[in-house]
Amino acid sequence: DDATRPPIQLLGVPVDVGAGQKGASMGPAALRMVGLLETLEELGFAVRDLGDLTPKPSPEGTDPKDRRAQITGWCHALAERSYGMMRDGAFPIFLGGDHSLSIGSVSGVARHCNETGRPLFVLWLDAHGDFNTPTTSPSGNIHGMPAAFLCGEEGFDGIVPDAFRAPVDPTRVHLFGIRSLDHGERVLLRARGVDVADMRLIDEYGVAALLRRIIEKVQAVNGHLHVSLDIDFLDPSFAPAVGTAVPGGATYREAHLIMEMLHDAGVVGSLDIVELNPILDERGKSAHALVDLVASLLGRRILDCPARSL
Ligand code: Z70
Ligand code: MN
Ligand code: MN
Ligand code: MN
Repeated sequence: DDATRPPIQLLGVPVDVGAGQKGASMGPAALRMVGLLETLEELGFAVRDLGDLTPKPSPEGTDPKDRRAQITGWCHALAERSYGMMRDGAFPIFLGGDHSLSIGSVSGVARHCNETGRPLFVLWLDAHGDFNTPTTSPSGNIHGMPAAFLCGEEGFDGIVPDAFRAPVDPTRVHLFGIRSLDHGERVLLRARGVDVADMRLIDEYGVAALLRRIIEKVQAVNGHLHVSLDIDFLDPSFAPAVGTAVPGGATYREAHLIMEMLHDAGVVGSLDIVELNPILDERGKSAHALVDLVASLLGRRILDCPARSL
């Protein structure tokens, strides 16, 4: 098993202009500081830290007040890097940064999946739908839009290079943990057939039953699952380092169970960790929680044997 494990590549993406508040740009440093790399090495992985990405400058210079232009700079650079990491045969972990970075990270993964003929699925662990478009967005914040971009919605021309525009089938995008949606998002999600496990559904059926259906769908076609983990998926009591806390989030244990089930299923091939805002953290609590979740996703377990059935 160990011999077939891909090497892990970490890439910091210190972008925060996609969010309403600054601070997520310090996320990569905080995740490194609480020992992400060392934790993964202890699990037996070869880990390479590629450092932090720098955005691609535009020929005419980028207006610092033009948030769309800033995000375009990041996403152009990131789509190319993400694609390169996949071509290296690595398991990439993108350290955010706000959630707008997934426009770039998933575009690179999607291009690689298209070339290798592997169906791409996305598991979007988040309090929010992130399914606004520039037209529907009430805030204009781009971190509220990346899932819509990935599903091929309009209004994002040029945000990644044309060669990287590879929309994901909306029926292969699974939003999970959702408890805050804008009106326009609700309408679009329904129209496109995106699978949404909201908190109501999670409370009624539990995370295990809902996740198992997603895992089986991916396994049935030998798909690649990209996990995009927004820290606000977790309840703010476990992860306070978020700009706008949305109560009623996943518990520490629910989140770990998800990661452990994903690990045992062997379907995950790439990961975003986004929206950690370290200046709002409490003694590194949120950063530590994220590192522990990544460890579970990559094989840390309580007992030294695989899960058993009843
Ligand atoms: C709202 C918007 C959002 C955080 C994503 C919120 C978006 N739907 N907020 N992540 N923290 O502005 O589009
Ligand atoms: Mn969110
Ligand atoms: Mn998000
Ligand atoms: Mn585990």
